[in-house]
Amino acid sequence: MPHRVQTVSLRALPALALVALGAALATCSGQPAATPPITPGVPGAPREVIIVARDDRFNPSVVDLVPGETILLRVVNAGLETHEAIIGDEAVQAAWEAAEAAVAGAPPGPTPAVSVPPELAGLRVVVRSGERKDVAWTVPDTPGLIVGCHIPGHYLRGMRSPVRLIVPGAQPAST
Ligand SMILES: [Cu+2]
Repeated sequence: MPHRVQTVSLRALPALALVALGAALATCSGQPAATPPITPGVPGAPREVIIVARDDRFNPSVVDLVPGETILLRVVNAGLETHEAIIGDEAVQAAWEAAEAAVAGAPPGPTPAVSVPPELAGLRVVVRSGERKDVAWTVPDTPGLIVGCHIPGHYLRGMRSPVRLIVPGAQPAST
């Protein structure tokens, strides 16, 4: 499915995003922080969700999303390698893991063109070191969503964060 992706240099990060980034990094160790009250995003006013990719993990370690809400997903690559955020269930993750493993070591560059069947594509955002990509996306009501990176080796090294589908104002609906 098409998504409009905007690439931003980290130098262009607005101060507000840097504050949010700092908050995200501050919670990177230990248990995920309790879910603060979330106002679900709508198409005209998407909720900002920041995912920071490093070598090799994501912050936050659990991503809280509301089914049906529209988010403005900002994927920041604060690592040295190219990373990606693929959001989908286990079947989606497995499809990308297999597709990218098949081209591991293809010269040059870490992100050769790979694809998977549309029904297994999920959402894929590839971000080079030092960049940020912004994507507006509507969260599906799909259990078992995961944010994963399938640049060869990264997923097995722990580059995955489960999505916790939550209901605004209630306890997490699933973990
Ligand atoms: Cu990665």
